[in-house]
Amino acid sequence: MTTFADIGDRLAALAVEVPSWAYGNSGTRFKVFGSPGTPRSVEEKIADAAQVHRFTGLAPSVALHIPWDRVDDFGKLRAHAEDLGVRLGTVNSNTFQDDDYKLGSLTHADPAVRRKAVEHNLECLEIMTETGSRDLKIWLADGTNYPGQGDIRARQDWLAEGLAAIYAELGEGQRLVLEYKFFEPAFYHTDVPDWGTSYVHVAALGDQAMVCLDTGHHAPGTNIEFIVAQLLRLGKLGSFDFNSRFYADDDLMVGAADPFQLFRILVEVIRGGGFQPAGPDHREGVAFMLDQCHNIERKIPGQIRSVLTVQEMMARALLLDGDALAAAREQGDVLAANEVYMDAFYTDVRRDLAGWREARGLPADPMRSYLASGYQEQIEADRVGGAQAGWN
Ligand code: PSV
Ligand code: MN
Repeated sequence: MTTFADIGDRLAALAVEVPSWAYGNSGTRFKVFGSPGTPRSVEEKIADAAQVHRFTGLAPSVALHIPWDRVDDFGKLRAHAEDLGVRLGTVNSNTFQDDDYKLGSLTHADPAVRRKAVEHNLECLEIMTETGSRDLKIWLADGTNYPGQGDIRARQDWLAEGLAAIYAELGEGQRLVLEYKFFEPAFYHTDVPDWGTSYVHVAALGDQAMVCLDTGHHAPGTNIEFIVAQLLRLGKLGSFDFNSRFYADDDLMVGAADPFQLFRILVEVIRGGGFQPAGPDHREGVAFMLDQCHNIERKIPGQIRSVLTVQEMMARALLLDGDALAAAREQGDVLAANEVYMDAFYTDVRRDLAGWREARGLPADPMRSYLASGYQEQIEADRVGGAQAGWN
């Protein structure tokens, strides 16, 4: 029987990276709503992200998206983050918002456009050296809308060439993670639609290339925990973009749609050795990141809720009684095995977590503490004038 006291130290290793873009305005193709207090600069986004860490102790790093978060001096930005008690994390390249990329980026038929997309990723690598980041995350909007529109086979070859050119410039300790997504914005074919395609490319590149699994990027009904198990088995699960979805790539708060799925995923992460302390230089283990948009809810509380949900489900997953599960499996006792599994999922860890946080000098209830802190009122009063950060 595993108790909460047994898992406390392991739980302390959990770190969830938050995305800078979660603090800016976002929306759907129908409307982007502004909200009071929204950051006008990357510095303000990082200040907001630092609040999530301050109240939860769970979010020590912030992912950047380039060019959204481009600044003149990344060394200065790094110092700004560190002054606020956080680090700069994964750098996301963006080859989906320039007119040249309308028909593709790394997979475009025109070599000049492909080169431009490679150059952009190389710029991201330079930024990573300044920010001290480990991971370059590549997600491509590349694909086609109509059968016959593009040479699907040639595009795979161009993709492999482009990725190899980027990979060749990785510094020591840096990694390239390739994110897949089954559709959107392309509706007929996508150039990196699934984990298998991402795996094929990163396996060809070498040890410093891994797959990024965004939980919102699968067809409905996909068994995501199986993909997690397989990628860990292959040593190629680099990172997660956590979020949840009811329909497509909804980017809702992680665990909102299906907390049981999050639990099942984390069980396989633990089982496959993917949950390890990051180590002093933050170069070990699978990266847990959020990739979410808070279109209608307040953004900082939305992020606080999200990291706490990951923590709660991680605690439940750590409580899974491995010995009892192994015994039931050995006896072929289907119902007993399932009962052990469900027992862990149904364990309410909220009170234990509150005490555990207090013992570590954190607020027992991070959400209430944040709401009572006055930060939200302060940014709403201070951040007037200027252009709010958003998706552009
Ligand atoms: C694409 O849908 C994606 O998941 C990629 O990670 C992008 O970088 C991100 O969303 C932008 O929100
Ligand atoms: Mn993503």
